[in-house]
Amino acid sequence: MKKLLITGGAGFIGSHVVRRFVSSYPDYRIYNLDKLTYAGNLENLRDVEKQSNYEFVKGDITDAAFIDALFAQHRFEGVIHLAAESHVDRSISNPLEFVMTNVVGTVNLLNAARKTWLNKETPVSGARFYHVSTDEVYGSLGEEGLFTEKTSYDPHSPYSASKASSDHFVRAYCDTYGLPAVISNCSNNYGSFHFPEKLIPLAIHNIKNKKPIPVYGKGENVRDWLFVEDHARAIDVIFHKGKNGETYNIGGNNEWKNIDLIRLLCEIMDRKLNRASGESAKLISFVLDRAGHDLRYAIDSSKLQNELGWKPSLRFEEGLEKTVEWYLANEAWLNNVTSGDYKKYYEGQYAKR
Ligand code: NAD
Ligand code: TDX
Repeated sequence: MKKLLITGGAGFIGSHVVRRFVSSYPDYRIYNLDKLTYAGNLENLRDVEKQSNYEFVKGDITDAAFIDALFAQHRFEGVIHLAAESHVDRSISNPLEFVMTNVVGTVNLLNAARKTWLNKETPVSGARFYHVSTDEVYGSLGEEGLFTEKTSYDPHSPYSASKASSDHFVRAYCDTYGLPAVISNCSNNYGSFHFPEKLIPLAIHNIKNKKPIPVYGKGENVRDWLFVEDHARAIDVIFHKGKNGETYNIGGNNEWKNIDLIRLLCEIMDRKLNRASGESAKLISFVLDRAGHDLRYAIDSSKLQNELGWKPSLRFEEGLEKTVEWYLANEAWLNNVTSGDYKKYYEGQYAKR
């Protein structure tokens, strides 16, 4: 069996990637390495946890000795690296945690892969290190244009600076040591198991509970939204068919101003909750803008579409409706992840804005 390490598999996107690989590739043994931070939740993987080709490993990618020992024990033939601190607002309050996990953690994994795969005595052939990154490394667009794989990096938040740095390290290991690696940069994801600190699940949670929906600034910032299962499928395609040393942009070709997205979500929620039309929109509350808030992200994914044959599968309206239905049907999950500290942090924070 081919041994594949997926990091951050208990998080939002990682859980979809784990699910896809465990069920599509019975000849792979999938090791899901996750620290289980506030964002990691084994409930996200209840449906795959008993599969015989799946194993969970609790651990921290910032612990180099632990990572080295894990690689020495299993001699993984592939890594799909998703573990990260992923929330921009948290990076503004605590940048160092982002440096540790996103930069140091990534370099620890690169070192372990290099030692295991490229040593002269017992090299591992055909291995690949897949680094999952974000479109935020490219910075902010004006009204026009799209990010391509050749767009210069211009990160603005501590989060995007840490992801940009980790991307540079992956390329440096490719160029300096010949480490077989590939990178993808994806736009904003949405779908099931999304932690309700991010815009869409936070808004669903607040609308459901008749709490204010915090819209930063005037709500004019634009994001390019992609259904998370389409991202997981792109990762599968790139992992198997992408070329080492290459970068692939992944995006939904689906730009929405935050305020328009929130209004659409309010309409869907009114219908699903049998509320009068316009009732949820009354919860929209414009709050202080995010510091350094990037105006617009939009991805050109034509390289991935033309070279590897991937394209997004769902219309946004359809994907958003499916997502709302999932959150309404999975109240226990939502209640579980929003218990304890969540209440103090989010409800306290927005009260102050
Ligand atoms: P998430 O925050 O939902 O999940 C991150 C996971 O990593 C969690 O399970 C957490 O426990 C784990 N983790 C954090 N620190 C760790 C550590 N030190 N050691 C081991 N595990 C640790 O994140 P996500 O939204 O699923 O994003 C996954 C990856 O995709 C990230 O690298 C992110 O930068 C990238 N990405 C996300 C989006 C998006 O829209 N969410 C878009 C593009 C790229
Ligand atoms: O309460 C909110 N109100 C609001 O107006 C929140 C949480 C966000 N926003 C705005 C900020 C952004 O313009 O909505 C937009 C989306 O915000 P987030 O959900 O925080 O996502 P974003 O900052 O765009 O980053 C996301 O996409 C790229 C992920 O969190 C990253 O991990 C990914 O790399």
